[in-house]
Amino acid sequence: MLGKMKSINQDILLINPNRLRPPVAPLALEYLGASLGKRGYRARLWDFCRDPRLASGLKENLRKVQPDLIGITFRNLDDAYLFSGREFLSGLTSLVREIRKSSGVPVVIGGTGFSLAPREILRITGADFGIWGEGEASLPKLLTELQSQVTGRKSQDLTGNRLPAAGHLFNVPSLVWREGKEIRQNPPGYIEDLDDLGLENRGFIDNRFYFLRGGMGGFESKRGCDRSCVFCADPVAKGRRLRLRSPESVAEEVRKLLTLGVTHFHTCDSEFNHPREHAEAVCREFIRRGLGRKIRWYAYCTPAGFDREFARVMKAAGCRGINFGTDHTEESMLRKLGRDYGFTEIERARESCRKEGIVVMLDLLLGGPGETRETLAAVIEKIKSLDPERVGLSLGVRVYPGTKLAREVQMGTDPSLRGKRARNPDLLQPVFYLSDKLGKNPANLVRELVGGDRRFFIPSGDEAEKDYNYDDNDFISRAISREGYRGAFWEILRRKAEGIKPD
Ligand code: B12
Repeated sequence: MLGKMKSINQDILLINPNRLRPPVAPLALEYLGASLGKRGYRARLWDFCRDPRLASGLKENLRKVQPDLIGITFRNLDDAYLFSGREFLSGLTSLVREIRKSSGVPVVIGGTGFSLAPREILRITGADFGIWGEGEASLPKLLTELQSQVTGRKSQDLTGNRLPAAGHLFNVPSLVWREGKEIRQNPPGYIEDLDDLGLENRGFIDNRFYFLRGGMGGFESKRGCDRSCVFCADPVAKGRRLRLRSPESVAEEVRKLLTLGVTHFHTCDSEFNHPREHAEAVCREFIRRGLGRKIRWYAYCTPAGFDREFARVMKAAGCRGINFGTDHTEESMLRKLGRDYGFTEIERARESCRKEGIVVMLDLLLGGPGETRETLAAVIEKIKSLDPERVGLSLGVRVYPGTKLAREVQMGTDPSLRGKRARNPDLLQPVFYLSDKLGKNPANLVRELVGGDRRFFIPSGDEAEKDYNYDDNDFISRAISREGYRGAFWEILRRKAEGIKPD
């Protein structure tokens, strides 16, 4: 493959193929674009969501641009939703195939969807390279290595650094590549100093477009997740090592977005309040800079350790709503799911937010291993008793490759598995765990237990105004682009249902 390559100079094309509505800003490409720019590469963005014509005229457009390397971000492997079962890998494979027809340059894939099963996705798509996990350091390193292979000699790269000797793909952390029939993968490389990346320099992507059509901007305050939830894809795709950004850098990023006209945000951490001290420091920095009065933001949080004092700081920092990844209320189920809190903590988190005026959605993950009619009845009753503003119900747990759940299920024989069980050894096509102890129609059972309570988003997709799947959700998209609603999608659904105007 390298024989066919022209020199890797500096023209890097980054593609965002994610066109789901409401649109979510490709934060990955924002950060990658900045990092390539900082190292002297010319990065060009093709955002198919922002400009669909780039996709429809791909062949022609590629001929005009002639990049030296193409990077594709692959965010969602599927929509994690039992009732739609929509997957996106076939779309990615077609895209790589289309690119191949008109360009011979190396294709690199990265992103959370990719990082769930890098070797398998590289094999299926036929791309040349992949990068597991974060790409800001590895992508430039790959470019450097490729350039040294093409020139076959030590030379100066664009930033003036010495290039290493040719053939050293092993030097690129987290790289996945093919060598003959083999797929090789380097050990992961974690970026220890996130502040060194200049993440606060926003502007490579069209943040304003995403704000007007998608209702919010996103920011990260840290990377990695060290929790032990048996089903979760985050540690698989992002790594277990927590790395924190300085509160100053996070606040500076938000300030920069504010100058671009973005006023509503969503955190892009797995759980914002873990570790708590860091989250608190970020909030205090927002307060110190007066951002709390100018912005509104929403976060994913864990109920673990969430108390009134913390809610007060978050509120003062501009937080308006929290989606608690509650999952369940029953001790036996929480333990099986790998959660480390109990109902008392969920109750305290909920009450703390009520007292401080933060709206909450409690997200539940039902139908997992050990779920029975009794545990189902108990969780729905207890959640109702907490009187949350909204409840997000997921019925059926997506079994993602690399998770503890994936290691424990018996693909061939487990009666609780739904979805594509045959010829799907790597679980790349959607497979869900839905406890067989819930009878023939678990969805009806849930519906009966919820009993028409309008605070619950029920997983069926039947009612647009309660559809809590954000995969091509026209109801929410229209509320944002035509009526001016902003913020977390669940909060937009709530406001619409309660007749509350956009804020
Ligand atoms: C915040 C969030 C949301 C928010 C977004 C708010 C916002 N304004 O951004 C909301 C609630 C809207 C949301 C919705 C959905 N989400 Co979401 N979300 C997240 C979360 C927590 C953060 C995503 C993020 O922006 N991360 C920060 C960026 C910078 O990281 P990154 O994309 O991974 O990019 C880095 C690397 O991957 C790499 N990289 C990425 N691309 C490339 C490309 C190249 C060439 C290279 C070299 C490297 C590279 O470098 C980047 C920089 O370091 C993740 C979980 C997580 N902890 O990541 C889930 C996650 C991405 N979501 C997921 C899903 C499924 C969805 C939905 C489909 C759910 C649904 N059915 O409604 C929708 C899809 C929406 C859409 N339009 O795409 C899954 C995707 C994986 C999967 N299961 O298939 C995740 C991983 C959660 C999970 N554990 O399952 N989400």
